[in-house]
Amino acid sequence: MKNSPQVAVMMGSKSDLPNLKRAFEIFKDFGVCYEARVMSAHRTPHDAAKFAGEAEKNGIKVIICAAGMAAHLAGVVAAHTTVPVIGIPMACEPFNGLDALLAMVQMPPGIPVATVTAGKSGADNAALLAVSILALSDESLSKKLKEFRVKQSDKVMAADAELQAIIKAGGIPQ
Ligand code: RP5
Repeated sequence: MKNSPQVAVMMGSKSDLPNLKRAFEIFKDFGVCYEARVMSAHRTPHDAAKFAGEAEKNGIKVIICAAGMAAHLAGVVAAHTTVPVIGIPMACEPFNGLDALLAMVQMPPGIPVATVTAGKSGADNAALLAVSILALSDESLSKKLKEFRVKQSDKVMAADAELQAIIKAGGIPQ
């Protein structure tokens, strides 16, 4: 594992943290060094902009931004850096993440944010996408990612085989 963080995970509020657990687990499994910060585009706008502006010189290769409601964090961060930014919309009341999804995904041409699905599954995919980006220049990470995919396929095939066996035996799949 590289000792200095290559990925920065930013969240708009500590209330987003429980939804990001899978991302941290994935980074641990892949041996990716990350840092995690609570910073808000609205509540701490100067800190968020400063962090984004300094990310590249600090060795950060990918920034993940999780935010809910009027979710401007990923867009504001992307405006202050050319490091790839991945956005995870967080589901909050009363619109359950659709508001954050549209705010993140609808970036104007010129400042991209790679927006993944909302909530916990978004944390999975944001982390895996970050790993894919890092794997472009890290052979051992690329190998681990390919092994991960094989294991994932194996699980699906095992589940299918189990289902077929139940049906063949005249059982009721449930
Ligand atoms: C966003 O507002 C945060 O990312 C969070 O998802 C949402 C609600 O924040 P809290 O009121 O829970 O701090 O900026």
